[in-house]
Amino acid sequence: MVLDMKKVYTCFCTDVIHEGHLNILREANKYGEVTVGILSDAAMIKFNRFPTVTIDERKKIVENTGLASKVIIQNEIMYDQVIAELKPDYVIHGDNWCKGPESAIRQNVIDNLVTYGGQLIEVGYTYNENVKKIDDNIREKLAMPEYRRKRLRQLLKLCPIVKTIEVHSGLTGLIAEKTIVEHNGELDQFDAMWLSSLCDSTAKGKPDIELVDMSSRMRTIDDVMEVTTKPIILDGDTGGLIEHFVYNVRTLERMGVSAVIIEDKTGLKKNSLFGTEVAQTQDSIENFSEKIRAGKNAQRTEEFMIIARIESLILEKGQEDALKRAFAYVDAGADAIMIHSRKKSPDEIFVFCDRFRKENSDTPIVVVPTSFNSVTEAELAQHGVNIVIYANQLTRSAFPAMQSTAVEILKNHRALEVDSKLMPFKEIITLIDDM
Ligand code: SPV
Ligand code: MG
Repeated sequence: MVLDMKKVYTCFCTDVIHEGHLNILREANKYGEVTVGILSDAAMIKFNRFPTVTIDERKKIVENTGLASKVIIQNEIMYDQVIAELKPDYVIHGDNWCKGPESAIRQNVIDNLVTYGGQLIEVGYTYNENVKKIDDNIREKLAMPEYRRKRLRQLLKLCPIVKTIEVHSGLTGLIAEKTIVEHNGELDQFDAMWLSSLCDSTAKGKPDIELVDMSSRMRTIDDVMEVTTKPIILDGDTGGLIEHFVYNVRTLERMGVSAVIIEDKTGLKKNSLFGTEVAQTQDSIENFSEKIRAGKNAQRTEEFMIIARIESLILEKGQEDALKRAFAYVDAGADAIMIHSRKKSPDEIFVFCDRFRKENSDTPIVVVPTSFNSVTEAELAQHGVNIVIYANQLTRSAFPAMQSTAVEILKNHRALEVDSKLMPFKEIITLIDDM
């Protein structure tokens, strides 16, 4: 190294090196000795897409360009640590981060550089037909069953808690897929999607009693899959008859669904949020364990997950019953357990999780904080919860908004009065990407 050579830093989170990246690297080399940071998987998934190759491969493709003196891993989205350690004279980046949530990263870099006189260099972002095609190919790959199916297990290793949002259509799928938020200097997005029986039924104007049959549910899954890449957890209700469940497991696997959650109820299932206000029957431990075993025997990949949902707290059968069932279902092969509650406070969920975790440190725990909604993801993670599902909030926000629009139009005999509350029609016609 020439002693007075300037230090240049740039960070990549790409799976493929294309002409745009080469352009940045060549430009960077004009300013001095180039260190390239590869953004860790855990950081990348907070605002970007899921990587299709391992971090070692991502590192290697940059090393193979011969345009980096050093390739390191950058563990955080924000540059504070890496800039403090490297003190680069220049940070170089494509100018595509000037708009949208990524502009928070840009601001963070500027704030760090200004403390010692470092400089930011922005290179025109290359976005031609070729680059678009590469981007589209990666997206399409991520949507393929063999990539999507295993994603939930990958996320369980990467995330402190897998944040999952309800979807029931292509449109809600797009919201789950594309919503990225910048808040308090952090970027975040949802990790996975929950295909709720309540919301899938509600969208069809039907009650949540397993009336919307599996063929229809699969149609919804397909609509969501068409426009998304994130993993899907299906609310499988009771799983139905064991003889039917085994067929459905194979179909879901083949489609690329990552997990099905089945609940230990039998007969005419009603939504759990009714609790004991309606008659509901819990399945026997033996029968439900048999269903889990049969499902696990039927599946053909290592990746698909069957998650056992315990209804004991909903049906006021107590902690002992819930825990006994949890351990029995894990013994029967359940890949994770979901514990549900309709109490306002998360206390009974915490008690369950703490007691379960004392004896079982690694089977993932799933919770659905609809009624105990004051609980934070961090608190849940502290009690050993691995997946949080926001199970119905998109549906519950859309319904009052649509109803109030209908009321306003009826009252005014025109649509002018509601217009300011609506998405501009220019936006709705460009909301959906062209192929
Ligand atoms: C659903 O979303 O359909 C669920 C969760 O099963 S709950 O509505 O809370 O039962
Ligand atoms: Mg349900």
